Amino acid sequence: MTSPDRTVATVDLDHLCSLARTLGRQAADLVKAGRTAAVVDIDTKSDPTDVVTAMDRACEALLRERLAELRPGDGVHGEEHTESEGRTGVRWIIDPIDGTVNYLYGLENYSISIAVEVDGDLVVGVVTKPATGEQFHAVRGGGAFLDDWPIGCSAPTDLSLTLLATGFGYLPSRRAAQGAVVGALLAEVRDIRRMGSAALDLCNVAAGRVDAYYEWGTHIWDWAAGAVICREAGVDVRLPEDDEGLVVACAPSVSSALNDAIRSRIKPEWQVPH
Ligand code: LIP
Repeated sequence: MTSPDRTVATVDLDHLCSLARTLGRQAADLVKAGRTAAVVDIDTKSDPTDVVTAMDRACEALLRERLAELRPGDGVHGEEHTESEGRTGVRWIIDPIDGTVNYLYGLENYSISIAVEVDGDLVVGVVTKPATGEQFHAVRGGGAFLDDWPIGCSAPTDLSLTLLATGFGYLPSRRAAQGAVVGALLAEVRDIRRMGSAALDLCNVAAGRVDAYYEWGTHIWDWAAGAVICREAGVDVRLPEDDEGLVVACAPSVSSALNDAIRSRIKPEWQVPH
């Protein structure tokens, strides 16, 4: 049953979420089963450390093929293949493997991130973690869930008690700037966690497993699904206007203090696409 605010015009958001959940699980099965063969065939992108595996490409191809079959006319924007323009107002935003370096090394913190935009608004987010089988999901107006359990963010009483997740880019120049910022923040927060997947970092904020996450240098496919899940979990989410801009997702109780501490240290020229 869809409540009025969960249907945008003629689009049933619950149906799109259910489809995204099914596709997320199919992609997770492919990625998890195929790791051994996939990681021997790798290329690099912006830097020798910015890897893409054959499985990144195969996973996105699977998702695109299923969407063409089940949602003909929808747009698709993914990390590894060119944009597919749509005509329905529905756009799927896909990161086939978020946390590719973790996947390459056999570390479990990687995910499949699937978001849905309707007429430019993010309305559905699904993040699936193949290594554990966990799946986070949310529909705008419907709350956030881990598997089928409702989740909500934390409420730290002070910035000094805030567990802060972040990530770093691939280019050395950007990493140097990011290291300076996180080094300064380390003295002001409880501790830092660098886990390697923006999508899972955002889901961890939504579930109260960390209190906040920030990063710049990521792309919409890294954070779109996690942003929907965070917002439905009560998180204060601030998204960039431009690609590779600053994302901050924080428990409301410390959000002003954290945003001030971060934004006062990041130079505008650091956030431009490399
Ligand atoms: C990753 C992001 C992560 C960032 C990594 C990398 P990818 O995405 O999810 O937050 O710190 O450098 O960009 O490249 O694995 O899809």
